[in-house]
Amino acid sequence: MARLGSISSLLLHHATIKKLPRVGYTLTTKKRAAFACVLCPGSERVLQSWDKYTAMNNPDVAVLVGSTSDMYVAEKAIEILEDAGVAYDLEVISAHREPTRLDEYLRKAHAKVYIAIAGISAALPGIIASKTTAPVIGVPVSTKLGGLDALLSIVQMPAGVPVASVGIDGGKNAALFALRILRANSSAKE
Ligand code: C2R
Repeated sequence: MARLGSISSLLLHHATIKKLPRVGYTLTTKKRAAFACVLCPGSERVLQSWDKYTAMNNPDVAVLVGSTSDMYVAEKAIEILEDAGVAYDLEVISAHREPTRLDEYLRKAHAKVYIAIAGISAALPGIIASKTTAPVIGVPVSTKLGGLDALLSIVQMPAGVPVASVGIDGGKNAALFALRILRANSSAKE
């Protein structure tokens, strides 16, 4: 009976977790599910406080998107990061539209790698690279002109402000590349 109870609360909490918005979360879904199971019932509130505390707190990878309309590209990256069990933060912040908010975010984030996803005049990766020494991977989005405008904006950075670029809508490769950077960092420290 006790086991049945814990299984049903596990399912209930798994459903609750899935309903929570993912933006701003640092824990991976798998870790969140495990955490919720230990704490249920009432774990949702604890999780939200935990999220407030950990969001923007030294994630391995920060995934920033210029608009919610770019989320389909971010999803491809997130899937890879979650499978790898990497702590990530996902935020929608436009360098053009919200420069102050981006500044505040970068002051606190201290991510090891940034993935910046943006379409049209994609300033976001370049602005991030100008404000951090961490590696920045730009992902051009095919919002207009098949993404060529964003691709050129990302790769044509002035000397001294390096941004790596993957292909148009290449969220998956951006995450795989971020994992390689993390791996190279950790083996360099060993
Ligand atoms: P909306 O759909 O919100 O109008 O955005 C976004 O990445 C998106 O592809 C249209 C497109 O504008 C891009 N955008 C940027 C930046 N902010 C928004 N490139 C930026 O700061 O670089």
